[in-house]
Amino acid sequence: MPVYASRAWITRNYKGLQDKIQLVPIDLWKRPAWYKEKVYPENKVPALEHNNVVIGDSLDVVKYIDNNFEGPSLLPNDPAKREFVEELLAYTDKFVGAVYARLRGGGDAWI
Ligand SMILES: N[C@@H](CCC(=O)N[C@@H](CS)C(=O)NCC(=O)O)C(=O)O
Repeated sequence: MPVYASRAWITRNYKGLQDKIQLVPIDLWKRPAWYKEKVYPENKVPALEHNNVVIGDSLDVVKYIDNNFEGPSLLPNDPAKREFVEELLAYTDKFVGAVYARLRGGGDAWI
């Protein structure tokens, strides 16, 4: 499972939402046309469709699931700790992006 989709999947499982959020796996090497046309025009994974609205970008999906579904909260209540979490998330997002860019042969995507 791609790393970006993994964090949405982990969120779903951590919150015990296996029966509420259905997984629709797609082959990234042979992406079906319907995904781009009808679900997520950016054609990236993951995306979440809920109440006829599509949320893309894994961090937004993670936050959406955390805020709109039941289950244990992913974020601490303390605002200072929440801020720290946001910082960590932003950092890991940059880090993973840089690793991917490097693996794809890009040279200028260091943190
Ligand atoms: N910032 C996006 C990145 C998502 C992403 O790049 N997903 C990859 C799979 S790991 C993808 O679908 N790539 C297709 C493409 O770039 O065309 C997120 O966090 O969801």
